[in-house]
Amino acid sequence: MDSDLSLLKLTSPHLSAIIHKIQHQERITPTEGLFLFEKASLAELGAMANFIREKNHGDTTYFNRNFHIEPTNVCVFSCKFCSYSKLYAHREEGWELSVDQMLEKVKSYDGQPITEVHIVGGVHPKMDIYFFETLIKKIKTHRPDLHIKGFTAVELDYMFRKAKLSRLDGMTLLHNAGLDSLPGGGAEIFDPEIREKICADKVDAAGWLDIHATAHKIGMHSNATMLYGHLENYQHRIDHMQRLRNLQDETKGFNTFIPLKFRNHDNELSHIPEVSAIEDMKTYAVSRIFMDNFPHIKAYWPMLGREQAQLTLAFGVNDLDGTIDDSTKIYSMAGSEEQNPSLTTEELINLIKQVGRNPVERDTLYNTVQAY
Ligand code: V47
Ligand code: SF4
Repeated sequence: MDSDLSLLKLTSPHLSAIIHKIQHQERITPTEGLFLFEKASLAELGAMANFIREKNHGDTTYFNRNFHIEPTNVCVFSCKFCSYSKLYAHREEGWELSVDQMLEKVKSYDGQPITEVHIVGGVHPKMDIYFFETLIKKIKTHRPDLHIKGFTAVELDYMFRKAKLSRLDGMTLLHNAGLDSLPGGGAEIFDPEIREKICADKVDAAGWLDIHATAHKIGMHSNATMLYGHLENYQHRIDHMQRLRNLQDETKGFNTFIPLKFRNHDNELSHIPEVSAIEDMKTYAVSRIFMDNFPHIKAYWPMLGREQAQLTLAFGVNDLDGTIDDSTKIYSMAGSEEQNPSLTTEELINLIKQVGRNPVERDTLYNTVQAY
């Protein structure tokens, strides 16, 4: 595919200043980002986002071979959008895996060419930093080549505070044990008023950003997410992206930005209708245009479903995450189309090829493992 924005400049004069910036790889301002959300059509956004996507990555669409471990869904927090967690008082309704049970899960992938394990779950008051240090060390001893991407800033903030460790000391302890990078969860929406309404009690924006900055400082990479489609407006989305863009200017430690669509099944925000596919595509496209210093934009297919994930590849997305087995419950419990999110590598490759893109298996840090 090849795209050129000259024609768009003629047909969309109201966008000509922004198109000029995109053509010259210049950054757009928050006001321009807001203007795109409010005034640009879906076709215009798609053309601009796709231009950037193809300039940076051509048709390459990354995926990786990973699996998830969710140690527990017991959580001291009670985010209103969460369909997954159980309070400690009701822990018998949830699950709590021991180190050995999680190690058994790792062992069940022995001999398979998996490059990453993604560990994320609820914030359990009894699973402390030393519990996870032991887990990480055991995984690394068993399989040193496996990249461990684990723990949201929310989980880490709690672990560090409970152990009375500074963020730097806590992060260093886990990194030395074998934690390689951080996933992007827990960011939600940084705006304090919205955050207060949807997840009042967990780490705030400054804390989330500082934990990622600390990881970057000791050479770890991380991802960033944005939960959209609940109480926030476009201004809040732009503010969220702006804060991430600023930190990335300083540290260059983020790999990927992942917009996450709010799903409304069985949680305290169930009265809020889910946003449309059009809104999803707009959000991916504006993300690609606004986040000029983020190398990759990822669509998490278990949340969107397979067909919508394919569609995102025309709206700035160049990564579809991984082949994930059916233990990923955070979305299936929130109402995702994908009740047992699992794709074979062959299926994922076919999804990408069906929409005219080139599948490339990557490792967590976007080194090519194999092109198909
Ligand atoms: O922080 C929770 C979100 C996140 C709902 O870094 C919900 O590679 C929608 O961050 N509707 C955790 N979203 C998952 C996550 C993630 C996923 C895949 C890849 C990576 C990565 C990170 O899930 C939470 C929250 O924002 N979430 N409940 C819900 N009802
Ligand atoms: Fe706990 Fe995470 Fe659910 Fe919030 S989103 S209640 S921190 S499991």
